[in-house]
Amino acid sequence: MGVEKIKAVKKLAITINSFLVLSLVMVGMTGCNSGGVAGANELEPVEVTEYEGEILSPVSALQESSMNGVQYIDKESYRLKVTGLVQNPKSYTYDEVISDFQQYKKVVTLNCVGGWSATILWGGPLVEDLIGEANPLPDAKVVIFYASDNYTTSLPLDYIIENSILLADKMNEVTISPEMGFPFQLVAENKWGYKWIKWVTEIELSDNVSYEGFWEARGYDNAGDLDKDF
Ligand SMILES: Nc1nc2c(c(=O)[nH]1)N[C@H]1C(S)=C(S)[C@@H](COP(=O)(O)O)O[C@H]1N2
Ligand SMILES: [Mo]
Repeated sequence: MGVEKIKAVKKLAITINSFLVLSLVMVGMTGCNSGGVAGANELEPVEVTEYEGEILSPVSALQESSMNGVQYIDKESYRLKVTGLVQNPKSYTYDEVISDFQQYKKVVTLNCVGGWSATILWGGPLVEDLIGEANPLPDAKVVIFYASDNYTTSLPLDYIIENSILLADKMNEVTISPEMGFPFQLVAENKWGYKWIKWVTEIELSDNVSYEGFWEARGYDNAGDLDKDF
């Protein structure tokens, strides 16, 4: 399989979905948020199907096949930790990750080694920014990601920075569901799906360049580059 043609569209995020704003304004203007169908003023999030001329896959195109089943993470008690070779270890709440960091968007295709793929509009902060607050030490070369199902994977720190890698909280403009990795899935563009860790709980800075994650320890290539056949 050749390189998937990935057009990464990196944009400053529109922090509030414009559809939502418009709808709220309309509800406010007409005063129709009472007396209608019960719950009608609770707006259902709507998946976008196209972004800047690119046709997106529906989120349902992603085939959930995780090693230990779906993880249901409690938003309130959840913490995202930044640990290892850093000056100031960090522990962010879900809301801090969403509100205290610039959100970015890009269209990237996830390719599973099993043969399916899905092109999704991902939204979230840069991993680089999350790590930056912790001040990585000069020896940090590798970023090891841990998830609540004991899945792990790793990527070079240079790759994370050079490719503006996102930790997505949204897919097609909708908050990621538990099945798809709530609260966060790594958007490891140009890498095979096994690098796209879901349900991320910890980001560790390390000097262990030969660290092997869950699938990597079971024979999958540690670089995981899409342009190399699996
Ligand atoms: N925590 C966790 N993340 C994971 C996995 C897993 O088993 N556990 N599977 C990986 C694999 S092999 C693929 S192809 C993608 C698939 O993402 P999806 O389940 O959202 O389709 O998730 C990756 N991230
Ligand atoms: Mo996969």
